[in-house]
Amino acid sequence: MKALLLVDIQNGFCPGGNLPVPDGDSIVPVVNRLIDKGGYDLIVASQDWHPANHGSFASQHPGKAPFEMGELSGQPQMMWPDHCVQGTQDAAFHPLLDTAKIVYVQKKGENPAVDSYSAFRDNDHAALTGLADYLKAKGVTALDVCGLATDYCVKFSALDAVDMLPGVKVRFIADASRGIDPAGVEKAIADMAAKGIETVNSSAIVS
Ligand code: VGL
Ligand code: ZN
Repeated sequence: MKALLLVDIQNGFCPGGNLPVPDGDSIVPVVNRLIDKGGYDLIVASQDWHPANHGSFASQHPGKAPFEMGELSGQPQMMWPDHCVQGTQDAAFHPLLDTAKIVYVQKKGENPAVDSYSAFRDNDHAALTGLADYLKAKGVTALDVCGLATDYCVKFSALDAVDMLPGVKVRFIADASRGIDPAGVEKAIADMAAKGIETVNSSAIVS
């Protein structure tokens, strides 16, 4: 059972959004081709879905500016611009993303006291989202991961997939993903490789 996980392909992470990833929207045609011709048995997606007062937002920390480090519930936390607020256009999937075959959407980041980069659990690992149980129940044996942003939500989702789905072969699809910071992308690929996650391009999946 081969599954594809589409991480946070939302307006907020595309040019014109509140936390734009450079070139983020350019993955959409690549992702649509994977959805259509990648031979997947199951396609799932995650959606960053924050309350307006989420503690990862710099706006909630007087004196802090976006992209500075701060603290959230006693842990170091990147201060983000307000993004992907529940029910807003910023939180909606990119309008050209082919959502018809997405059978399960995992919302995340709803607890204002903790951030959730991974689609599987909060950053403090206290609360699970339910995605791992869903994929296990479906009998998934291979999981390809792509989306936005490579150095945050894609990376942590892929790493958690290895930890939380024992025996599942996890791959990262590079050309169907974009990152916020080039150095962060390099590190993400190295961190994923260290966990046995192979990096591939979509040309190896769709011909
Ligand atoms: C993300 C930062 C904050 C992501 C989400 O989807 O990579 N990054 N929230
Ligand atoms: Zn977020």
